[in-house]
Amino acid sequence: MSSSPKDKAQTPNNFSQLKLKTPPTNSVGFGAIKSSVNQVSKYMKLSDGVKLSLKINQKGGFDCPGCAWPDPDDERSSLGEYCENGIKAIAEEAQNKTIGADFFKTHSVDELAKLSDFEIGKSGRLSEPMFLAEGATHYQPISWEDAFAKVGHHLNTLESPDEAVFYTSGRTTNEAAFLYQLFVRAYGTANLPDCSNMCHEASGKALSETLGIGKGSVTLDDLYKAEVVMVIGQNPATNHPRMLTALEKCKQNGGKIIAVNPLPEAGLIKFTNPQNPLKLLTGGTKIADVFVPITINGDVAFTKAILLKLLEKEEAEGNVFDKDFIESFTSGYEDFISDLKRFDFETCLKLSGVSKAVFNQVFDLLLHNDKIIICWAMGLTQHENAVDNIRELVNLLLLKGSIGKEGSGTCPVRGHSNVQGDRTVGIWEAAPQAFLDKIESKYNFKPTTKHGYSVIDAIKAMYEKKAKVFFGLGGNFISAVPDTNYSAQALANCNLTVHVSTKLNRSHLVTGKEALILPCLGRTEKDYQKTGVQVQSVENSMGVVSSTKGILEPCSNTIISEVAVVCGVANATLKDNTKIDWLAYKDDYSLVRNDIAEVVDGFKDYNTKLKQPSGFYLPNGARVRQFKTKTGKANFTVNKLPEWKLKDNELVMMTIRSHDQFNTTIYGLNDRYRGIFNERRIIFMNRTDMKERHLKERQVVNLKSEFNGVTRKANNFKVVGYDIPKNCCATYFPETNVLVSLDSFAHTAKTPASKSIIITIES
Ligand SMILES: Nc1nc2c(c(=O)[nH]1)N[C@H]1C(S)=C(S)[C@@H](COP(=O)(O)OP(=O)(O)OC[C@H]3O[C@@H](n4cnc5c(=O)[nH]c(N)nc54)[C@H](O)[C@@H]3O)O[C@H]1N2
Ligand SMILES: Nc1nc2c(c(=O)[nH]1)N[C@H]1C(S)=C(S)[C@@H](COP(=O)(O)OP(=O)(O)OC[C@H]3O[C@@H](n4cnc5c(=O)[nH]c(N)nc54)[C@H](O)[C@@H]3O)O[C@H]1N2
Ligand SMILES: [Mo]
Repeated sequence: MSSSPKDKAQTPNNFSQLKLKTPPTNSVGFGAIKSSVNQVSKYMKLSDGVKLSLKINQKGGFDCPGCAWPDPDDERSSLGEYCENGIKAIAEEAQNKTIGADFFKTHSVDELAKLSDFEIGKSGRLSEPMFLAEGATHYQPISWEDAFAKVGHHLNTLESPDEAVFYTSGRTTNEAAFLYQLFVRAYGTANLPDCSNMCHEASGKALSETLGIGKGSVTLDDLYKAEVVMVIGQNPATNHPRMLTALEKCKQNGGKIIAVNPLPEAGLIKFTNPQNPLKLLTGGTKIADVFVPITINGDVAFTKAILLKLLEKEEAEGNVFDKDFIESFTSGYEDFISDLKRFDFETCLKLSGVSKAVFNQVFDLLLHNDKIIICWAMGLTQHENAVDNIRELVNLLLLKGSIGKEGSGTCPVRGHSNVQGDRTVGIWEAAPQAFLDKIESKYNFKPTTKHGYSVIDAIKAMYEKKAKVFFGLGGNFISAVPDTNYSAQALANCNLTVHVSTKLNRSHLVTGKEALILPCLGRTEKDYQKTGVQVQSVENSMGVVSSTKGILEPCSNTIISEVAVVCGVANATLKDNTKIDWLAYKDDYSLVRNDIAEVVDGFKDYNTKLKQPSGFYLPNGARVRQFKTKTGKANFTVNKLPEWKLKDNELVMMTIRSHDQFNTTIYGLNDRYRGIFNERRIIFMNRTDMKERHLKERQVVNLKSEFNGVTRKANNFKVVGYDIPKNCCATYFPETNVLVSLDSFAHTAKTPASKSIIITIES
């Protein structure tokens, strides 16, 4: 009998050989260079590796598929603007090994599901389209034509287009993403959930409401010029390593850094630029001037404490707030202040878990400076009160006039390399009416105005059999989403699941009745089409659009580009019901860009502007103090203190990334910067919490979460005593996604609350 969807969705829970070392405070340096060279030489031809590292993020090269951190506009390092984890992302994509018909003939789906995520990833690059028939145990090869026809047939036999779900992960380029959402809307639905729903959705919500644009307001140059940069809920040494170079530059210019994090993450404390030989010898730069070991989800309370003290000072001395800015550019000041006065400083500080001494250092920096930038990532967005976290920080920036001014502003640091661009060009289940109107006038069809499913809604719809076809453009849905067991059943309930992917992942193994794997080119590879090798484009975290062009030969001649897949599916599904010439786009991507230029704001002369070596900036109202909000001003907001409370034996758990993973892709089993080697099934615990529960280092425990009366369990984790605030603990994602309820999400944004899961520990 074949394994259940639930069983196949889990990473096996056996242990490797855990080794522990004292966590270093310094990041990068020799260790990083050694680690990247090892990674490159292990899985790819060294000559390819060298060629690639010279071309990453260089003008005219390809955009690193690692993260969305921007490239400097002017001089770029001659070694390539690379980082250790960028090299790992590339080595993962540009593997020598490929898998196709023979591999899938030898390995059944059940057998593959028994592998760890690390082992699955090492299988190799997918090299030809594969099909899993109903009841079959093995995938078998299928032609591209038949694969497209199969998707088309399934989509065309649904009762309503709303019974299909079209997911996107954030590596998809602007060209592929635009065509994809156009196809989905032409087909008749807005069911376009994307990884952003699990990532920065809360940032988008909070920023649109307060500043009129769902993106950050700063440029790299602002970061260099800031007087104070607050890095809150973010681990740049692992997830955005090139950001540390920018922070270093800011410090050289006299800027101060405040790091707010439950963990003393290595790079936040100290950083050695691997591209600066002198620094390698002298031991690096201290990064954080103040480190704030906040309790998990203590951020609203901490920010309120700051706001209260600023208000007190302002009322006493009158020179703290930027009153001209508040007067001319903001709305809601009085309501905000009168609400703020209801709160008590001591209570807020206590809730945040921060000491008075540390608070005072932070306060001092914020009081005496007004070129302030706040950078954040998942530590703020993955909580029920995530939107409030961000809105409260915006209140702080508004009081100080730190918006739309050199060296100041908002900096939500994006995850996937083109997640921001995908949203800009229309991957949005709740796209604005103005965008839909432009689609209608350009293409002569009326896109549905009904909002589609976000990730959480899509899972529930599949579970309830209201959605029957799942199509994923990139990503690894089953491993990325919450409540693994429920979500596995949701996918299994589908008639067809389809994944457009570069590499094998668990989502190919937890399937609907039928399943397709459609293998595609990666960023590093040359995209040959009728009109020559195609250029594509992406948008980074700071709203700069630039070109990307692969430089390696494709790993197989039976894989095609994402654009070609989308055009093939659209053509086979819409057939004569479309006036759009889908196949023409595939031959010449500049035609797609001409369309984007007509439909999306800020892309005028797209093809011409893309030729500029460093790309071009999209318009950004907040950057120039034009706030496109309902009030036409920047809005102060009123935010509550989070209401959750732990019972005696409960802990609050955050699910975080190790240094050796890119989301669900596991590069290795080490988390070097936290002193963890050769194991992922661990739980970081405060040593007093361990003592109170009579737990010893390396003791094996089971984790249990309870939400709305449902109990969820994850077994076999080793306890590791760590420098983490009391009542807080941490595990790696995706191993503990099984504990996250689908009903625990950020209010209004629906980002799963995977950084504040309430658990108990069973020994
Ligand atoms: N190498 C690598 N790079 C990546 C990724 C990857 O997996 N690997 N993923 C990419 C993606 S999609 C994303 S979204 C980003 C993610 O980048 P990050 O957001 O940096 O990633 P996480 O590991 O989720 O780390 C969250 C950080 O927030 C802290 N934190 C957790 N809860 C709280 C809280 O309540 N308050 C505060 N103040 N801090 C908290 C954690 O201790 C941790 O340092 O990185 C992108 N870049
Ligand atoms: N508990 C918990 N859950 C989380 C998070 C968390 O912090 N905690 N973080 C959330 C966040 S921030 C995010 S962004 C999501 C990530 O969710 P996803 O984006 O769905 O997951 P990834 O692991 O990034 O997807 C990896 C897969 O993408 C495919 N791939 C890689 N490159 C390409 C490409 O160029 N084209 C195509 N078509 N496919 C490609 C490969 O097959 C690879 O296996 O996870 C979320 N889930
Ligand atoms: Mo993300």
